[in-house]
Amino acid sequence: MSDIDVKPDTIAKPKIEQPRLYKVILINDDYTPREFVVAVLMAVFHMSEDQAYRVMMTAHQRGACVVAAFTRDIAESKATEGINAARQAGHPLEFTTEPEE
Ligand code: TYC
Repeated sequence: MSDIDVKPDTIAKPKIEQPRLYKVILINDDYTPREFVVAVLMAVFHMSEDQAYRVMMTAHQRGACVVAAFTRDIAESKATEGINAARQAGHPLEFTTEPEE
């Protein structure tokens, strides 16, 4: 038998990489009706009316509000869904996405 030590010094720990998350951000504007913003947040992000109202009011008062964070594809498709619903109704409402730190 060889006396060369073939055992690793350290046992490799499998590293599970978490996918980067992207924030969906609601942007305020002067024209989209408040009730419409609330309805879109409830439909697209499955929020209660209370949650949606609070997020809408935060964007209204501060200019923007983080709605939620998802993997990149989901964040982008939710932002697009919200924008499309607004355009269909003739409103300028905008959502953006950005990576979390
Ligand atoms: N500022 C809009 C109004 O006064 C309401 C609004 C709130 C629009 C949040 C967009 O992201 C928004 N009618």
